[in-house]
Amino acid sequence: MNEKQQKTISKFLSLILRHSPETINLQLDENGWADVQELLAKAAQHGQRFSLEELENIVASSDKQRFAFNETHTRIRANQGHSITVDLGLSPQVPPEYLYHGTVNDFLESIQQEGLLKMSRQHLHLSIDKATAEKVGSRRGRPVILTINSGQMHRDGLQFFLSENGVWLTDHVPARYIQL
Ligand code: HQG
Repeated sequence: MNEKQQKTISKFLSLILRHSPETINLQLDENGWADVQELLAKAAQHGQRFSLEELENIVASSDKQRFAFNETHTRIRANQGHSITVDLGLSPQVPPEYLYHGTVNDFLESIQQEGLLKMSRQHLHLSIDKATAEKVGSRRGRPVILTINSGQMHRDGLQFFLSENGVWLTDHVPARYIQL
């Protein structure tokens, strides 16, 4: 399987494991896990044919470590990015003093009014460094990097979580904690 095919399947997995498992009639448990054999079978029925070994390669080589297996590789889930409600079992963490969010100019006015919102996802995503935030923002155009006073937010009682793959998650960043 070449890189392009891997990317196609990775995108398919993001869709199924984060947003709409029902597309292939798959059910996730409350913690977001899918049964691997069921996933392989149902993906194949929907024209996405790949083996367990190929799936293992995709999970291992994912640039952002988007997916995780359980220990026995019988179950798989997305590490973050869900729009469906799943309990990832993350416990609150103390964030670094500053985190970053990559966005684009068009959203700035609204962000300045309402703060950063999680939009369709289960959490709002924040990056550990500017370079990562730049990549996130550039998915939508010329990136604008916002600096978030996460340390102060935490001291003010707002909660943060850290996903398995190093993405900082929170519910809402009020405008007063955002620096342009
Ligand atoms: C914006 C990718 C207007 C926000 C990335 C963003 C990430 C507002 C968009 C992950 C707003 C939501 C998530 C407000 C926020 N008014 N716009 N008040 N508050 N926004 O895709 O952070 O490759 O849900 O700036 O790497 O862009 O899929 O969030 O532009 O980690 O693994 O609303 O997705 O990961 O967009 O990206 P998204 P995001 P993967």
